[in-house]
This record gives sequence, structure tokens and C-alpha cells, in this order.
Amino acid sequence: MEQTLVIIKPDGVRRKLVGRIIQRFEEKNLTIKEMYQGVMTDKIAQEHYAHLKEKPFFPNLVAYMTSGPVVFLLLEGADAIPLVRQMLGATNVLQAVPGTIRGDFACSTTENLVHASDSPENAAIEIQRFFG
Ligand code: IDP
Ligand code: MG
Repeated sequence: MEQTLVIIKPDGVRRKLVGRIIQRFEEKNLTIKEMYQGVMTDKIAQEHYAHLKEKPFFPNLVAYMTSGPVVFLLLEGADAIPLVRQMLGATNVLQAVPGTIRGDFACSTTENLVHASDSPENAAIEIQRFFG
């Protein structure tokens, strides 16, 4: 069993897609171990995306991620980390294929609805960051 951290980003909450996004994870038989809604502080958003701090879109990304409530999910299942990444779809909006969450609902590379941990190392760090 693996655990992974998912964030339904502010556009997902604003567009009232929380239920539909969570439904996909449930349909895949992933287990919701924990879940809550909250607003990311500037400091936490910068820490969460520290690997992108040199990118030109970084200020936009932090402003977006702190622009409203998000939903944090701790999901568990076999191969949950790669499985959930596959369900999200590609980062680039033009490469996110239909059938994925981003492919079906997002039309922007920045405002792409969902985050998920990309490796066991990052999952451990991100679960600690948002669930302690
Ligand atoms: P990921 O969310 O698929 O793991 P990362 O490369 O970790 O992708 O980027 C984190 C977030 O930064 C993306 O989900 C997206 O919101 C934003 N982002 C990434 N690349 C770009 C870009 O080229 N332009 C604008 N925003 C981007
Ligand atoms: Mg990432």
C-alpha cells in the first residue's frame, strides 16, 4: 500500500468540481484516509513549489494557489502515487489527454485543478507538510 497527497486547487473548489474529482478517486477504489479544506499561506505555497522558484511563472503560481480554499486529501492504495499521477494527466494542458482530470476539465497549464505527489520521497514530505 502506498499513500499520496492530493490537493484540489482553488479553481477546482471555485468551479465546484470537488465532488466529481473525489468521485474519480473513489471509483478507482483508492481510500480517503484523511481530508480537509483550507487556505494555503504564501509561505507554505512557496515551500510546496520551491523546486519551481526560478521559473517565470512562479509568482503567478503562488498567487493562484493562495487565491482561495483548497481541499487536501490523503489517499491510500496499491501504487497510489503513480496511479493518481496518471489520473491527473500531464502538466502541459495540450498534453493532458481526455479521460484524465486535467484532460477533461482544465484549459490552462497553471490552473490545472489538481496536485499529486510525484514520488515516494515527495509523498512523505507533502503528507508531513499538510497532515503532520
Ligand atoms: P505537476 O503539478 O504536474 O507536478 P509541476 O512541474 O510540479 O507539475 O508544476 C507545478 C504546477 O506549476 C503545475 O501543476 C502548474 O499549476 C504550474 N506550472 C507548471 N509548469 C507551468 C508552465 O509552464 N506554465 C505555467 N504554469 C506551470
Ligand atoms: Mg509537481
